[in-house]
Amino acid sequence: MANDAAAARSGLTTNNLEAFWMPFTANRQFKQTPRLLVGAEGMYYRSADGREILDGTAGLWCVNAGHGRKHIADAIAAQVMELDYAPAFQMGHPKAFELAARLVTYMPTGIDHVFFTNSGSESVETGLKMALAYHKVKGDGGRFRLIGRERGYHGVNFGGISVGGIVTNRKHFGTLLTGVDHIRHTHDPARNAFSRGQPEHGAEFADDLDKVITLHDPSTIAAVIVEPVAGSTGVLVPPKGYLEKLRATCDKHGILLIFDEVITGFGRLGAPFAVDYFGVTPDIVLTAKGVTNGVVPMGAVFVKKEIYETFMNGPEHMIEFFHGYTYSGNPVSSAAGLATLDIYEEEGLLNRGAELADYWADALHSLKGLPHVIDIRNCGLVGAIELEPIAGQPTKRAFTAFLQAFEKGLLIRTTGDIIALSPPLIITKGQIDKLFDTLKDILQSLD
Ligand code: PXG
Repeated sequence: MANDAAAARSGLTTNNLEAFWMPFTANRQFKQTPRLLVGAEGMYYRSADGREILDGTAGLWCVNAGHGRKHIADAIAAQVMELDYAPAFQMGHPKAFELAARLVTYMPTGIDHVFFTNSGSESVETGLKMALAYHKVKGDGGRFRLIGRERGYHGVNFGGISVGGIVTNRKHFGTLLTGVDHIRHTHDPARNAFSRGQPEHGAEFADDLDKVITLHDPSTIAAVIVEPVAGSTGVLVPPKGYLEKLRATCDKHGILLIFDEVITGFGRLGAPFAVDYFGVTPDIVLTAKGVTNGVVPMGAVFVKKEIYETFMNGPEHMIEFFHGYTYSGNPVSSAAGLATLDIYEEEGLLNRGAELADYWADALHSLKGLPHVIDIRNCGLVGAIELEPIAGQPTKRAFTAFLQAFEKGLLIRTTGDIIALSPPLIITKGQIDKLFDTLKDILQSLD
């Protein structure tokens, strides 16, 4: 498409777009053919040229209650006028406490404290630092190693990319954090392609953990961090028995287990959290995104009582954990979080995925057999379609599908040659049909 035509369509000239260095974006491609969203309501975005775009990705896995929720907007507006900002250190305001108290009711018994952050990446750094400091405070400071997993995504800060397992996110950034090791990812298409829900094969991937900790000696390991379902690298659903094995190994050796639920939290899998869905309880749960329906930035790190209590020693006037952010639990995000929970509760959204999961899985797996489709995976209201890469041009086939979908009024995400889907939890069956009919058309015509 000619640059001028694209510019006219967006109502902007290319020059206007230059100053913003866009995150995780092909900047030059985007600025030549911009895809601008200017409005959103319910399940739909509105593009700059006035088209309705069905949101197949809940924004970036965060707008779980759908767009334009008045209750959240009203709560934010009222909060700004009542108390816009309050210092986060050595001071408090009621809504942060109210939100924390409400949030912990969603967690299994024993996980009963929350530390607020402003993003998933900050939740990750916070969780990792808590784990290291916990052992130190306990007098077990020899536990300094952190174990992550290949294809893990834990945000973009230094701790997160160190325990993360995405080469492109790591390779340009120096030595990263030391004392980190990784276990293998669980993606095993040779045995598990086209699995519905949890794959049958691969619990033994968890044995990697025993190997790695034996290599370093268990007494040096502070924590293991995994996404219960790896999202960003293409929806890798844990094989049956896998998470249970990780938990057992951590228990055996006094190692903390951290679940990064930035994507899986707040109803994505059809249960409030992956903790509920898989019935495995970690020691620390990292969240963000859905906590405020993506409307304003916020993250929440949940920890077991024992961890919090361990820090609560020493002189009472002393700060117990030297960590926090200017905006930790800020009034506006807290108000947004409370209003978001109201909606989740009133509309039963945190369990709604379970009602739709079979319908979703049927529609998704009906794409099997279309050209280039080499795997399909699902869990709750998440799905992935893996395409065979074009020889010598990895990512191109899926990116073409993404561009065509946008033209046809559907927003999808692609990672490598994988299409990832995670719609708002308010999606109707009719909209699920529409989503997959559009995708089917595209996949049928892809080179
Ligand atoms: N942990 C996990 C598991 C994530 O998925 C983060 C941490 C970092 O969150 P912040 O708020 O710092 O971005 C994430 C973020 C995608 C995609 O489509 C995924 C994320 C962000 C943007 C795009 O794969 N996940």
